[in-house]
Amino acid sequence: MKFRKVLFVLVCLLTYSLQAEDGYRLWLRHDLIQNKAIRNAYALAISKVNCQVKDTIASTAVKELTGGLSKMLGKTIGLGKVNSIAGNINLYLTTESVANLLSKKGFKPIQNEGYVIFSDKNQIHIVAKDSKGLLYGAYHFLRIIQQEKDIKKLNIQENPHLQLRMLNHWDNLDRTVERGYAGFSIWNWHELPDFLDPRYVEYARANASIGINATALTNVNANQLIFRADYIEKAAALANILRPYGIKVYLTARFSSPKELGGLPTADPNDPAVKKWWEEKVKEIYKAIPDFGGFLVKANSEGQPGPQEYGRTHADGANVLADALAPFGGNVIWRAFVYSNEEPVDRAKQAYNEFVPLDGQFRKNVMVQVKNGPVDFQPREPIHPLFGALPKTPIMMEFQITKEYLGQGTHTVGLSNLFEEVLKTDTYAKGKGSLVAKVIDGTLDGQTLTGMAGVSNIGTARNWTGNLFGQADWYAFGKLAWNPYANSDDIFEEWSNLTFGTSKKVQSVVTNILDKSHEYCVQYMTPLGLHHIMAANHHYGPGPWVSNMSRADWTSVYYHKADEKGVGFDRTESGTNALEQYYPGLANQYRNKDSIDLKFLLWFHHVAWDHKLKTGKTLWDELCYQYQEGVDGINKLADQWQSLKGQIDEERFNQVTMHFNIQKKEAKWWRDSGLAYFQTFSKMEIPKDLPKLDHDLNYYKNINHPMSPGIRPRW
Ligand code: GCW
Repeated sequence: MKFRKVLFVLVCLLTYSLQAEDGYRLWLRHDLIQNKAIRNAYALAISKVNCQVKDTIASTAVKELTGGLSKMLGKTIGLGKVNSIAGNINLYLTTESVANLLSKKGFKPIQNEGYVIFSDKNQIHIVAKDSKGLLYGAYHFLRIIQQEKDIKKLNIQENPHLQLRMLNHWDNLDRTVERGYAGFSIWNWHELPDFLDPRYVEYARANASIGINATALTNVNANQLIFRADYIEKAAALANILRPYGIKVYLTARFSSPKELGGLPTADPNDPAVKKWWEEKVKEIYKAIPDFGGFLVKANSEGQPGPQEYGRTHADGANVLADALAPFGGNVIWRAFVYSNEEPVDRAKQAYNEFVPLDGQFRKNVMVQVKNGPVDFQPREPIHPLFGALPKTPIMMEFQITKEYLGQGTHTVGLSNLFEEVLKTDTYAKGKGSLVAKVIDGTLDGQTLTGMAGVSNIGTARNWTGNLFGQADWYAFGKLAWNPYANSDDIFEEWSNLTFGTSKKVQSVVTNILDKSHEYCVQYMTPLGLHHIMAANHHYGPGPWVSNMSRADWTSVYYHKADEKGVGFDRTESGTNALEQYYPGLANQYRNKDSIDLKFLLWFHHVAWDHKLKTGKTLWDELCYQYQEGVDGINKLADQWQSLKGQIDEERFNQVTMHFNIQKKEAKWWRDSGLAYFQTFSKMEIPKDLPKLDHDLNYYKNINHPMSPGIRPRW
């Protein structure tokens, strides 16, 4: 017996040392606990998993628990059959008597997909209302063990605040990924449904472990082919793999599919034949995927087809799909990222103008998905004015986890603070305290359909996200979709522990990088509220000079409006008055250029170069210092990372080091080209205590990266 135990530990150790540290295992490492005292204490306290629910999702919970615990404790954790045996982990669903017991212990009622974990009489209990709750509870318990926390007095309750916690893949059927910087799409459509890449299961595990319960497999710039019978079969094969992990599949619907695939003369949503086509298509999909989630739609936006081509509204368009899905319980997620060709006004205002008149016109199973800011996932934006402005419509948040505008694959930039800043902004829609988080969790307007989507940063890269720290953004997204009131600091700490182990030194550097990098990135890319000044098309690197595009609102000059007098977009009453789309409590914070938070200054105001800011500096000097702070900040973080040499495995240490090396160069590139460009307007000197520019403007203008990844394909 003893020999077998030693052998087991040896095998575990061997597997551990042979495991390539390439980041593939994400935060689900489940390595043998190295601290013997802790491991032995756990091994004494935990011996069997006893699950009273027998369905596929509960079986996943059991498999994950027994598998993860066996690896971490160095002993086989098998199945127990009987309740109330010391050392058991008991998984069961709540009943009336259980609910009474839990309420006596001070727990609130368990909601759908929520769970309670408590320890009692040498046993651990994971209780839920449904098997998804058991699965999430199981992953939570594994996290506790992985972080070597105390399990004697467990007293944990978690209920998800949002129902739909979803990834949006901008993945094309040819495996390219729009705005993807981590290789190709993990979905191998060509070989599906017969070849099932083991990665699909790992994908499902990773997402389920952080509470993600839905995924839109295909790009919002959609291809109608996905609705052809053979592709539906391929999607069904993926759905079969994701189902045991509680993940529902959504597909993106190209609005013109009835024409392109169905051969109809029109895709007019009011046309009976079009309605019928959608009804039949939906039936066909549900036959293959009985728990299909529904459609995600980008319509009348950036050249995508939509109902407006037929003189119909977004509501008409969404409703025809919603009616087809309703009998099966499916939803339509209709994106509000629209801006029309014809409209000459400020692009930041257009979605609001189009959607506010439609409030109340959408079917009950339609959600409107709104990007966090009114322009487009910029390094920093004020919140989208639609939050709080559609009280009769369920509003879903759309964040971008992939870093189209934040250094793409090469910059290490933690996104959680950006997400948190948005979620905790007060819309003032119903007076003070009307946080964006309250809009999307439904509590502000009594909505019951709630959700958050994140544009995925996942690809075929061995470590999934290309940049290792991109894993932290995926993780943070899941955590905030579960609880939009969560604090980034807690998320950083947990991710760091799970990813790099529990050393305090490592934790302090990793969490500091995640905490500070976003602000530094904003400073070296788009300080003081500048936005949309990146290179054209691929959006890689700076391009404040971009002025010649097919649409004015795709250029940089449209957004920064630099001239001899100053820089910035006047969105106040004297300008486009985008300000009026915000509730007064928020608008008042932005209205005055002398009191506005400097981070939004040039978003809302055109400010003279020599205007004295509240910092005591002129705008020009402040801009110069901000740019430099960003560059210096990233250098500092890169140095801190170097201090971890020898404290984490070499492979991952080197991966991150190499990306920091690129980022250091590029932060300077952003700063120097921005200053070289804006100086042609300000005609002012860069303060003497700051580094000079290495090159003239022409040099920067001539840098180009035509082969940058992630560009939208044009079939
Ligand atoms: O940010 C822009 C991107 C497009 C994207 C679009 C959108 C999918 O540059 O690549 O298209 O947003 O969100 O629809």
